[in-house]
Amino acid sequence: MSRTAFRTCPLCEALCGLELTLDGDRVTGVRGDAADPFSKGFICPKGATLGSLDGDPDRLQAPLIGQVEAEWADAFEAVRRGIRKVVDTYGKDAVAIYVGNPTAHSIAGPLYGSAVIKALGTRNVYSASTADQMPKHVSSGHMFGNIMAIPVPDLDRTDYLLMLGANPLESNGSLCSAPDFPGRLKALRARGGKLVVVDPRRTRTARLGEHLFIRPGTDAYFLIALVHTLFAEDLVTIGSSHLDGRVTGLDDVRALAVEFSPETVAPITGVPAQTIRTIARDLAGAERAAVYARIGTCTQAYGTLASWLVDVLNTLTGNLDRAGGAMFPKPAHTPVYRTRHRPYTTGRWTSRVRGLPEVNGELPIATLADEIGTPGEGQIKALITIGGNPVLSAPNGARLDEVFPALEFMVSVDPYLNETTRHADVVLPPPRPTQTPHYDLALLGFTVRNYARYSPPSVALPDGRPSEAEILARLAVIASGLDDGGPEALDELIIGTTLAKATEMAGSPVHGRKAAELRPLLEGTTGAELRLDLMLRLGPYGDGFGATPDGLTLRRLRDDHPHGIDLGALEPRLDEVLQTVSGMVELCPPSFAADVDRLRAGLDEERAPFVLIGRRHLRSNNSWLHNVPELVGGSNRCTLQLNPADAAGLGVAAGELVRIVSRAGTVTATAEPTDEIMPGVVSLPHGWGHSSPGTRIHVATEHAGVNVNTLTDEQEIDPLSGNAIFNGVPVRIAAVLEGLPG
Ligand SMILES: Nc1nc2c(c(=O)[nH]1)N[C@H]1C(S)=C(S)[C@@H](COP(=O)(O)OP(=O)(O)OC[C@H]3O[C@@H](n4cnc5c(=O)[nH]c(N)nc54)[C@H](O)[C@@H]3O)O[C@H]1N2
Ligand SMILES: Nc1nc2c(c(=O)[nH]1)N[C@H]1C(S)=C(S)[C@@H](COP(=O)(O)OP(=O)(O)OC[C@H]3O[C@@H](n4cnc5c(=O)[nH]c(N)nc54)[C@H](O)[C@@H]3O)O[C@H]1N2
Ligand code: SF4
Ligand SMILES: [Mo]
Repeated sequence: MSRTAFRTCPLCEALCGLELTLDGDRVTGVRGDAADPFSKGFICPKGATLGSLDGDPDRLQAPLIGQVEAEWADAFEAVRRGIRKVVDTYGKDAVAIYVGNPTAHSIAGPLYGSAVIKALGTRNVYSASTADQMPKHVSSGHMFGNIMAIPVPDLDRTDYLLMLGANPLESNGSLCSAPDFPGRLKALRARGGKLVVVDPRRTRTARLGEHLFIRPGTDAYFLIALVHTLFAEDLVTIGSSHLDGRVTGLDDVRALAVEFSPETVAPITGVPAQTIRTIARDLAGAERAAVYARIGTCTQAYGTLASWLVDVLNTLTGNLDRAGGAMFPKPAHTPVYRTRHRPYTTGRWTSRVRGLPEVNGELPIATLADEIGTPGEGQIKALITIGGNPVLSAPNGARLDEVFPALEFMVSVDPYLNETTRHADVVLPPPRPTQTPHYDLALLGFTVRNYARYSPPSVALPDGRPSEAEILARLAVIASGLDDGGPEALDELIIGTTLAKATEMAGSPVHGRKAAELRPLLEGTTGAELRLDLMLRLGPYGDGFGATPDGLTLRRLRDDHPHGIDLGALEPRLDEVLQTVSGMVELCPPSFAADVDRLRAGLDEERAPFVLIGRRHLRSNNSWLHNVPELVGGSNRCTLQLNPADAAGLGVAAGELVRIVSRAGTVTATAEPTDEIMPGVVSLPHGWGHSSPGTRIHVATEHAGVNVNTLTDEQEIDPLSGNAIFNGVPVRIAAVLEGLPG
């Protein structure tokens, strides 16, 4: 007998509601959940094939020890021995941890990943953040004193959207959760608004609006010239806006931008000076405008400068924190009474080999191979990966593939035996998506409307099979070295501490009450549910343990709003998120101003004949959906896109092989000439290269492709954030002649 279950799609940041048809514990159909107030039935091909992913026969059903199926108890014991041995012999910094992208889409990752890190006490913490959005955190850390205060474009109300380095028609949006992003952009156009897309490729998103080619890695020049123009033409409106008196550093920014006129940056960016002026005027002239930039502007040489300048522009035009501009969402699970004003700092420690500064408690993924492969005091000897595939996703991931065998112990929490986890001594597979509860702790802070949704598991977990939350909680207990006290003790400790703090804080809904009196009021069948209930009840829409009797609790969210709850349009809330020491928006952080020297020096740098950029396809998701038959093939292929003029110059035709060579490595790929890409720019998608032996991903192996991160250079980073550079990588291209080895 078939039944229906509703849940949030866990695959990307769009957070679509899904309506599943289930036969027993098997998914037989997936549709968009029309009753979800946020996604309203929108779905993409990935969500629509969630059943195939969920039922993938290659998904690991039991833990592996040495690639052989084992009992859970034995697997945890093997991990305990492996980790303890390395800690006892070499100290706690010899254990490294890498946390990948899917952990940002789970309850388990945010709730228990940090507990594992804390329990390890290691300085060797790495994550996909330094291959992604770290520049934006650093920008917000300095400007707003709050790394999570990342404004999102108020998509549904803006009149003018300047978008850089993002392609939401393929990615479905990032650091801007907006189910049916395409529909929202079309609505912007339909209400007379304007969309300008700045991208070295004329993407599907670009075709929805006005498109501008830009040379990869030069966005900071383009953006600072916009700032220059706003000042030069007296278009800065802070003084007459709601931001008056709430911003410092205005004169410093003006001074920094003076030398970057549109004429100065036009040759390096490829954007004509007159176009830059027009955009500055349109941005300033629009009733409500927003600048939005994403991965193309983060994973480049000036990632932090570009990320910062985006919000400088939002501020200068008076669009920060106002309807139709760039706004701060108010998630249901984040209390608003905890504001602390303190300086934001990075570099509290540095990496051993390259001396790279710590950022937000992490070291750059770009230096993990150095730390594993370079002998000496403090060398990494053990690695824990949670939901990550750095062999394919990290800059020069090929080098990680080479150094992983040198580890004395490696454990991976991952459902697949893939390019990374094949190196693990123990693999701990989390359950299927349908067996997993869902609430987007990490992503609900970036929604274009305030919204919440909780999905209980759609399929019961078999007895003895731990949830991912339990797997991570056990790892935390193992890492702490305390063998007594299971995961429950960890949850109670965290709940007790949070409640105690909340009762002491003025402004909290439970101020003055007793933690011991509140604890029994929490409801939930697991530690994760109890902690989520706690967060929701202390949150801005919560019941405050009775203070607001009809407020949210986990039970109400689950039972009264099974399709999610719309908590309204975004509202101004700058003062709630600002945590700078000055209590103002810091428009010109000194370290950013100093990095402008590098920007200046870059004006005279010699340009490579070809630079490489990345590419996403609607049916991929980084490295790990290539094992779903419906999602591979057709246009989702690992080809090298290049401009037809460049192809002609190189003497290659469509379908022929080309060799791509960088400082880091060499790959051979099939050429796909297209005039959608700028001359001098070539593009290879990431996440491919599934030809390693010892993996268990049969479909992906048949569609192997090549690993673009053989070419990307781990020795080059954005210095302020430590972020990887995937765009603007200098490469040489040559035709592979028939009969000659590739
Ligand atoms: N289908 C699909 N969806 C995904 C993912 C996926 O792999 N596949 N991955 C998910 C993840 S982890 C993330 S972080 C998000 C990312 O979401 P987006 O940021 O929207 O990512 P992309 O689609 O790669 O779009 C980046 C765009 O930047 C352009 N670009 C490259 N270099 C430059 C440059 O120097 N300057 C400018 N202005 N543009 C540049 C590229 O041509 C590309 O069109 O997507 C998420 N969603
Ligand atoms: N050249 C280039 N490289 C890039 C990028 C680019 O644009 N260009 N993009 C970068 C970006 S934005 C990102 S976010 C990173 C991603 O970097 P990673 O997170 O390292 O890579 P993914 O391919 O997302 O790997 C996800 C892993 O999680 C596993 N997994 C899937 N579901 C679950 C689950 O429920 N629980 C657990 N524990 N594991 C699960 C998968 O099997 C896979 O092994 O890649 C980066 N790399
Ligand atoms: S857009 Fe993202 S959240 Fe929506 S169905 Fe597709 S993968 Fe899932
Ligand atoms: Mo990402």
